Amino acid sequence: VPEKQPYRTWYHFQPPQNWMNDPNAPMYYKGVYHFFYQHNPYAPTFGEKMVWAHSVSYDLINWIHLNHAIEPSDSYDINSCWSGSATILPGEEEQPVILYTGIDNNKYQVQNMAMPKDLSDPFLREWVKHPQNPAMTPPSGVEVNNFRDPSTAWQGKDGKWRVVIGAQNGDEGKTILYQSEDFVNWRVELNPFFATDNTGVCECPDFFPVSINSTNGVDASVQSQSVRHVLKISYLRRHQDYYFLGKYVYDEGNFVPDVKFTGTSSDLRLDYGKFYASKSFFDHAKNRRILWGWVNECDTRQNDIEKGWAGLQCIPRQVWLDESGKQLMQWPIEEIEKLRDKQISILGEKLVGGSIIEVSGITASQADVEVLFELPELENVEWLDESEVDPHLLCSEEYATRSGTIGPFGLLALASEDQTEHTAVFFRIYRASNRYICFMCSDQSRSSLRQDLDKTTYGTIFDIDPNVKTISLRSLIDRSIIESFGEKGRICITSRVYPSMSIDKNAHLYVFNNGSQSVVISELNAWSMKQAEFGQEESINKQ
Ligand code: DQQ
Repeated sequence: VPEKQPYRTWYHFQPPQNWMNDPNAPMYYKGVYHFFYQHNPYAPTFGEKMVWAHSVSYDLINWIHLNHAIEPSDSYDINSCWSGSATILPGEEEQPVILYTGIDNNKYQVQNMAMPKDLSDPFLREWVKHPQNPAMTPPSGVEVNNFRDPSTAWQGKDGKWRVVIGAQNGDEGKTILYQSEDFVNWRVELNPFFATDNTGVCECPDFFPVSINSTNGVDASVQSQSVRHVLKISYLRRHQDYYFLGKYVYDEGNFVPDVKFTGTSSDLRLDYGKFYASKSFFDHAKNRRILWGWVNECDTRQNDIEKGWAGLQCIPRQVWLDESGKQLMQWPIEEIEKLRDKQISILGEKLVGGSIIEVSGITASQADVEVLFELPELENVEWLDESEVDPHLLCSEEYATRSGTIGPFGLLALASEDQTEHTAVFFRIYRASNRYICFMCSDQSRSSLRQDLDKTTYGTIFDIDPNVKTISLRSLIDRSIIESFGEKGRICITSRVYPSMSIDKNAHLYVFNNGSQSVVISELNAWSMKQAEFGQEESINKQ
């Protein structure tokens, strides 16, 4: 009997029904994690009256869905409540404030404020809008319909608050800095905080410090010798999240990236797959910075309507600065391991060229897999002139089935028993001028026999140290999503797939090697994943 909802996830966040996009205002307040999201409560498609839906959790895994926190109601947001962020104001009693974008009665984009009605309600169920809204209206040099997505605010040494807003002027994308002494009256700074030519609008800017010598996170306002700054921008034209490491020049009120945006595959991205409008927050309960990201469907609009829902969130990821200082690292939050159930392990097994082995005994449709591969000597590997290669194109060239010297090797996830359906997540090693590079790819081209899907393949290349003889891969598989983490979180690739056969008990998991040289599975651990709890508050109270 075919399942009615084979693509609904077991442990990835999704609303009970209808459309979800951006994560909004994630925060931790008095022992509770809050998560808001862009939601169309009326249909599984993006809507004309977007609201802020609200869910709460004690562990970021099991969630209680509450009533909507912010809905269109006034002239300054009557046509939608779009994305924004939370800032927790210090004081005798800390107080969260949300800044969000309203689409006003003229269809202008303006920034508004909302506060919890009752700070003693542990779930902060009700939110009230500030009487002085709108707090910011489009300044000169900014298009009135491209001025949105306030970041979390931070406080400077002078005690003033600062926030950045995404914007556009012609082809230029920018983030605009505002300052305030009281968090109510905001003044625009004339010079942009950061701008890029030929990119179009900057959406959902996220600006935060990262520690130089620690994986711990820090609060948005921290400025010291021991941090660097990250500016993340979601470029609408590409539908991709880029980030810049750089210097926050406090006195000038701007951000200077170490490396400029090039528009090529050398720009830094949080995830090379389906992933957009991400937002992070500082979790002071565990001293870490956590990142959420919206993972959209790759199915048709008509199918979204038939399923009755669209949109997922990634598993929240801890993010920190790599030791090299040159990139961020990301790893699924440790709480997800609570859902690990039955475990299967493989130790020290050789995968000769052209071989494939099944990881059997777990529920392959909902699994967490970690594998460490031991590499052969790299000397004889093929040459790749990476200056001429677009990893994205490379990946699309029937890659998983091609045979190389070292690789492709990796996982076949959500595979049918005969493997006609599968998503290959794999590595292949090349030699480039004076270095070795690894190509990581998530190949959806054979993920389903269904024809009406977007099966774009995703890939990227990164340097590897020839003295390190292993490479690791972790994939979180959850019915229609595969989130993969290469090299302990150095590279992330998220994909959406809709198998027609590899559903539920008919899904299989394999490890494969299509390279001519053997690789060794030094260690593989795979777990069936339990279902997370997603409940409406009323039903949970009744239990
Ligand atoms: N989604 C929101 C906007 C934002 C865009 C509207 C990014 O505020 O710019 O739902 O996905």
